[in-house]
Amino acid sequence: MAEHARQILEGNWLGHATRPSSLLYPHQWSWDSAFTAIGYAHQDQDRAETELRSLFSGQWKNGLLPHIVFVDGGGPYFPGPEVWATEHSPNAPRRPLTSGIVQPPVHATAVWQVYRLARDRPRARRFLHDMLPKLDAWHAYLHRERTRIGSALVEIWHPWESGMDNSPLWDPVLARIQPRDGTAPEHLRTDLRVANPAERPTAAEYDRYLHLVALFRAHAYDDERIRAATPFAVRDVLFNSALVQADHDLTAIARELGKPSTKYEDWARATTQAVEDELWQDGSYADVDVVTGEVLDASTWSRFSPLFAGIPAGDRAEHVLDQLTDAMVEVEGLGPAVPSLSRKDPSFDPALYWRGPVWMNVNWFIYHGLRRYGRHDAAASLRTTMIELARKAGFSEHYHPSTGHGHGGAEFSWSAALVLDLLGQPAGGSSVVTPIGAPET
Ligand code: 2M8
Repeated sequence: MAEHARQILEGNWLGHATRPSSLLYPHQWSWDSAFTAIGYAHQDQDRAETELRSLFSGQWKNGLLPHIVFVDGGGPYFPGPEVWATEHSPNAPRRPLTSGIVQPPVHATAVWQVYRLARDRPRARRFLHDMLPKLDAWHAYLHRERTRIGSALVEIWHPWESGMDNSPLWDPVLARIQPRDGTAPEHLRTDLRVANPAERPTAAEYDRYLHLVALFRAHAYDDERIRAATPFAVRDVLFNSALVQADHDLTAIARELGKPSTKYEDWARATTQAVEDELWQDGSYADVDVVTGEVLDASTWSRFSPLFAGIPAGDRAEHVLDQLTDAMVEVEGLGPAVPSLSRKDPSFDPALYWRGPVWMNVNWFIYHGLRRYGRHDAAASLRTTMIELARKAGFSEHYHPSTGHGHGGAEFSWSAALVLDLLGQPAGGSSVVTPIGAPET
């Protein structure tokens, strides 16, 4: 399995970075690269470090880490650099070209994992030393530009920033947007040519995605202006949970290097408290629409993501773990898994992208969350299902939650990389390594 996973990553290697999938996503994506590095960390320190270093070569002067770093000759993708037109921003690099939005901040977690598993210790220390200021600037950007007075929670301004593009969480927010400026004519959409259109977001969604890009471009990617103008502003459970964990990992990185860590500890504490106070709604974690104050309560897997960051405690943690058990599905002949959306949700569709399929990264977050809360048997079952799913259906982008058939992009990098991470974790019930999420003590 490890050999096969490694071949998938090798096939997607571009010489300095790993594309998510050859035809569908032929450039470098932000959280994909972090997942890829987490997998490489078990096998190839050089690749893992190179992956993260090249991603950060696209970092902006204000700290923003873009969700796509375009690769010269990478292949057709819509929207490409000409649509993003990031030269409108004084902060964007001239080379490499990038998008102008972000993705969930799992990078400090990846850097820490690469460091912890590295064999060449002096080299790993140089890597950690080089990455600290970049991670510091990235987290500072999020805590500074993506918050508003009155809340420590960071905001996302585009569905693509969540990583869960067409999740039903965004339906009520997108419904308020009347696309005028930018739209996405079907003939420009490369995804419809290389993937099954029935498994991709709709034309109405893409028009709204592009409308938001046009708005950011028109505001020259100035965060203050966008904050005031964007009709899409959401305090998202997954994004904030990933950030809490990444702030814990940044704390560990700074301490390891003998550098001040208080700022990172304070960030982690403030965001944790805000998740508990503002995103716990009627017995469940839920996103909040900043513009209307409305609670976005579609029953997505991301309700459980605070477990990854060790956020809930006591009765609340027990309650979330019970909800998680209820949300599991049985993949035929393989075992339990967590679908991206509950089967009971009216928007559930087993093959439609972020509206029902099983994803490897979703189950990886849950696996590490379960380990963290001492649920070793449940974690071990999930691990087995994911490994067997990849054995049976290959390293697909996502999988049908009942049949286990692969859907979306084929030979998908993060599916391969996260299986490498799962293979590197203990199969049995007891934890012999620190869960990836746990702060080091
Ligand atoms: C998907 O998103 C991109 C836009 O960023 C797309 O549909 O073109 C999402 O699944 C996202 O989470 C992922 O990072 C990206 C590349 O795998 O594809």
